[in-house]
Amino acid sequence: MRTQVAIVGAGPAGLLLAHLLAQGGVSSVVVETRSEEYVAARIRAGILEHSSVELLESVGLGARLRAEGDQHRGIYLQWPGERHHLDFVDLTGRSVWVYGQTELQKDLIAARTAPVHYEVSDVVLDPAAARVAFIDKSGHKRILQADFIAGCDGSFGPSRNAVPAAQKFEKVYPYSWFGILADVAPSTDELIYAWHPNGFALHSMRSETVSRLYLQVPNGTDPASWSDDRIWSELSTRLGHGQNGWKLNPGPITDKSVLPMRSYVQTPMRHDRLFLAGDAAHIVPPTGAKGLNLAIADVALLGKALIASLTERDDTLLDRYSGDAQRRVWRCTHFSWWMTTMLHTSGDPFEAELQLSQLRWVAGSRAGATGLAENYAGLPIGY
Ligand code: RFL
Ligand code: PHB
Repeated sequence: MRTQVAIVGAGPAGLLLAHLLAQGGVSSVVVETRSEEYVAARIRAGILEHSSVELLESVGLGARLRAEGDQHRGIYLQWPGERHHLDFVDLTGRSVWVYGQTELQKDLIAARTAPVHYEVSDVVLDPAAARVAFIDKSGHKRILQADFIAGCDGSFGPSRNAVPAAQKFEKVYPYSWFGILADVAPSTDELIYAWHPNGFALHSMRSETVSRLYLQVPNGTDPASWSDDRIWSELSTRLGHGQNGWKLNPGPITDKSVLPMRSYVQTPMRHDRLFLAGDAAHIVPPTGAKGLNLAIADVALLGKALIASLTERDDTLLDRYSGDAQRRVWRCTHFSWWMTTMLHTSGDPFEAELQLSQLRWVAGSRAGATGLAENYAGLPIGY
């Protein structure tokens, strides 16, 4: 098989890249180890930042997002006894959208802009030859010969290890997120990020009838060890049920999962004809809602660079890709680390006082609030 760009991984990075390339007149073929049904149903991130929405709309992927997504002006920050609204639109002129990654993934699959080989195995990359070998769904060995390979295969795929002598930065946090999906109307109009002595809690949502909530839990927590009653009771405590008349409405829990938290950055994001994008190159803890948005920002840069190289024989952007992408990667790595360490409790009373002081400053000072808003609503693509 011959194509211009071989894309490894059909997550949001891989499928959006295929879409951007097709719009620029560049052909691609995607290979994916999982089934189409699996990738379309995976539950992950929930927030799209301003520039992600602008990009998706500009390439014809905004219709369902506009119709079914929910535009939010900001978030609530809270700690016991206090809840503060940060209005990003007022502070920065930018907003965010609640639109599940699952929905975006479905939109990307429905757009069908490039052939995707699902359920492949034994994927082997040759970055110098721009060749990808794999076994297809029917058990046949296939070779995909391209001009470039885009490694969009997340944190467990082979692409990141195909970059020799890469520098790797990693931080593992001493806690995880216990996430639930519940068939109940959200008890809030915008997301609540809550600091509490028992640990962090987040009230997010997927739609008018589906809520998404998270609790900070120790690493290694087994979701089956928490009863539904215990989950709702702990969420009520941490989110302040009863404070100033606010109520958390419980409902049937349809999904439970535990997500470990780490920060990881690998550089450079290129080796020979292989380019990394999204989780293949970096992981952020979910507290800043940046993982999906960073993947989108990477492929916005990479798509443009590949199109310039393949249609105009201009490699300037490709040669700059890794450096340009890393600038935003480190900004989001810092922001996610900052949000995480400000909101998760460690049991150290000194740290707790510093966190509360920081929260009061962020919520009470326009300068503090603007810093959070600018990073959360997202810097322009190309930052
Ligand atoms: P993805 O979405 O992981 O897609 C990579 C794709 O590559 C496939 N793959 C292979 N394909 C071919 N050959 C191989 N050898 C392959 N090995 C793997 C995988 O099956 C997959 O389909 O990476 P991408 O596209 O870079 O997108 C990044 C985002 O998905 C990610 O940053 C966020 O979802 C992170 N994340 C979250 N971010 C948030 O902001 N908020 C969240 O609540 C949140 N929850 C999550 C998450 C990531 C999770 N993972 C990866 C463990 C929850 C989970 C469970
Ligand atoms: C989510 O809705 O899944 C979500 C929202 C905000 C975050 C992380 C996850 O910071």
